[in-house]
Amino acid sequence: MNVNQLMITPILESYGIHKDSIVEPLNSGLINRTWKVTDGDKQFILQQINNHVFKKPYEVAANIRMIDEYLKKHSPSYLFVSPIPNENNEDIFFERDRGYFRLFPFIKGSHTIDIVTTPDLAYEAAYQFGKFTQLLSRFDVERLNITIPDFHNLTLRYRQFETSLLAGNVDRIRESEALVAEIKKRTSILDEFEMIKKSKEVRLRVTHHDTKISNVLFDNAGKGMCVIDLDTIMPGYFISDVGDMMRTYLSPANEEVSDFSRIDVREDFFRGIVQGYISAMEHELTGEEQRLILYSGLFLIYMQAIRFLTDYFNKDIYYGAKYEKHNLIRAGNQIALLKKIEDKKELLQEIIRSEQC
Ligand code: GN1
Ligand code: MG
Repeated sequence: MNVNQLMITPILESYGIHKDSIVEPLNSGLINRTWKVTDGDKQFILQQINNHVFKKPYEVAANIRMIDEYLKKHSPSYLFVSPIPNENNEDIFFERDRGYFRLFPFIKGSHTIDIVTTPDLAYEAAYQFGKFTQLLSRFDVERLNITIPDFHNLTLRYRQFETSLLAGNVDRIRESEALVAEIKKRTSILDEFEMIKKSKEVRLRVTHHDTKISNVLFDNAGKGMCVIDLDTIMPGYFISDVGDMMRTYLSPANEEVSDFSRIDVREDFFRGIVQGYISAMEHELTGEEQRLILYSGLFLIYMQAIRFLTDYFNKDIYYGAKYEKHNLIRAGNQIALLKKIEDKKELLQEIIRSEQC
């Protein structure tokens, strides 16, 4: 029995799962910890909620339950993966020493991927995230709990960045002058966000807020089946979801890469995202939202650069770091990606136009 299993056995028992089940860690994501559990011919996904990030795990569970009930009623054939209740009929297992856990069914014939290797995969994922928001377009978004306050509030992220410049690690700030300047130079992205918050044409929607490719289940033919990792589902703007797809699908080199010359924006993958999202959202997007499709990418990538750099100044308290300059490199990587999008702006806008008619 390994360390994982020792910690996890009482949790499995609370779900009626055999204690000698096979427990394998699935290591993707910076925030929650995830394991695959195999009990004979039954398979499950067990996840520990990071309650430093998600401070109210029961509110996260309540959101998922509300959405599950709505979708079961209004879109019964839609695949939505919700937690399995434990023997006390609770969505969450909690013990002081162990923390918060929940168990999901493992969807037969599904797999996840970590890298977007074809435009079709970008299309499929974008379609799934769009479909999810579209099916919930009549769900009263105000009912949802805010699982991470101000999560994608760029105004606040920028303020936190400014605070870190005053109170953060002096040496780290000094060596990051060029990157700080790149961020300060682009406050027009923040201004546009202020407009969006005031605009009646940009709707608050049920937004996933973490649309990286590993949060989509695919079948063996490479077709998207459904979206997973539902903890950051909150009221939000569509720019969060489309923007994070652009941030994570367009470049062949991801946010961890330190050789920035490998960062690129692949136009056919861009087309895949736009096509997939627009076709799933059908007539949902307002004219103003359509105008903001390209802005989505600028917004999200800019915000992620700010979050990484702020964390670097704050000594990596949020994201952690595997080496000294890890979050500095991540921030620089995101600025390099942002520049690539800026360079290809006209071309990308043309792709959007061609998909709109
Ligand atoms: C975090 O947990 P993970 O890796 O899916 C973060 C995202 C960032 C991402 C950057 C709750 O996501 O917002 O975009 O890292 N999630 C949270 O890798 O902060
Ligand atoms: Mg996540």
